[in-house]
Amino acid sequence: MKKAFITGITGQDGAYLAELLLDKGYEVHGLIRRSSTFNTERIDHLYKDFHDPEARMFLHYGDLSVSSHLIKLLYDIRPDEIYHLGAQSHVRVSFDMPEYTGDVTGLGTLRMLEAIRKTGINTRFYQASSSEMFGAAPPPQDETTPFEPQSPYAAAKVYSYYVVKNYRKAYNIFAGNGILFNHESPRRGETFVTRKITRAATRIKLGLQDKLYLGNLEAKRDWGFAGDFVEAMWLMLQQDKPDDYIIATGESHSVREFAEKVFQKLGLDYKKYVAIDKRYFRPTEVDALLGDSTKAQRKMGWTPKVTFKQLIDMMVEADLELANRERTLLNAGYRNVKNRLI
Ligand code: NAP
Ligand code: G4F
Repeated sequence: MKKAFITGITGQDGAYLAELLLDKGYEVHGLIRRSSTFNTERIDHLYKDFHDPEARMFLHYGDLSVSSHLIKLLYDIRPDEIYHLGAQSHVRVSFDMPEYTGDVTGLGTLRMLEAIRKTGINTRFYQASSSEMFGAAPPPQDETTPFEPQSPYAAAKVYSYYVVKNYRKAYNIFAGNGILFNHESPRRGETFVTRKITRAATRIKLGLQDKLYLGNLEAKRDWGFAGDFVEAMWLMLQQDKPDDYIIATGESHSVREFAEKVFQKLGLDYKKYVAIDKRYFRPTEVDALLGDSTKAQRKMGWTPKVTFKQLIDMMVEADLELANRERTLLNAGYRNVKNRLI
């Protein structure tokens, strides 16, 4: 049985990837942070108590800011494949917490690679690189487009990208960068713009909220479905040679269009409910992302399956279900139920 180690297993991508690898028969080990509240909601449905002989997913406490955790875990587990997804992944927050973001999102990758080198284990390493690295570079972007990072987050990802390439060359480690464009799902964190919109629009529909405050509506993103994108991560580590790949849908839409379509699906006019709040603007913005994933298609046979419309339908339906549950509980006399539903 192959063993995989996932950092960021409690995040959106970590949950889809853990599902995929368990389906493929892997033993899955995940790094989790100790928290005073539960942070495993996205993977609870996959968890079996480790006393259960059928358990194949195991969680280990650790943090990307502490290298001794990572060295000890890799030495003990000796995974065949490592998917490094853990990061402070919010671009706007990286302007508020630049040093922390540099430490976890940038140096965290170096710590993982050093853990591989120091333990001497034979493994394959996937790095969660990002289209944010392209920043101000005009679209379309592919593997040859120069990086022009526009945030501390993007700068930290650029550092990680190059350190992965360096360890591949210097130490012959099987390590590759997946340069993923934005990917969304019903499991997306609620402060990223797509989920913020689907959550708010469905709550507005059921009379649970009046307004939705957003920042820059003109930014354009190449939005895909996270479930499709984690398949590309796995494919990258099944190739004969390590390499770097763009993973994208090849379609770009504005935040305004996303909001318009979501409200439309609910029979509402977004203009009546969306207001602009300058606090959500970024000191420097990434105006337009549009990926060209021809290389991934040609070399690995990867193509996205879920369309933009299907993604919106999926997210709206899931959030409508959550809003309905909230409404039902409120109607039954319960209060303060919102944060207990997910
Ligand atoms: P996410 O939902 O924000 O998940 C981030 C994960 O990292 C969570 O499991 C989080 O743990 C963990 N983490 C954060 N700080 C950590 C630390 N100090 N030590 C250990 N773990 C830590 O992100 P995602 O959307 O799944 O994205 C996965 C990766 O792909 C990230 O590296 C992101 O930057 C990158 N990426 C994402 C996209 C996208 O569109 N989603 C596109 C390109 C690249 P908690 O649950 O405890 O917070
Ligand atoms: O949803 P976002 O916060 O995603 P962003 O900044 O593109 O970053 C995401 O995708 C990256 C890949 O390109 C990942 F690397 C990264 O980890 C993360 O997953 O914002 C999308 C756009 C931005 O232009 C932002 O300015 O939406 C705009 N926006 C407008 N109003 C807003 C809002 N973004 C957020 N989060 N909240 C708003 O109210």
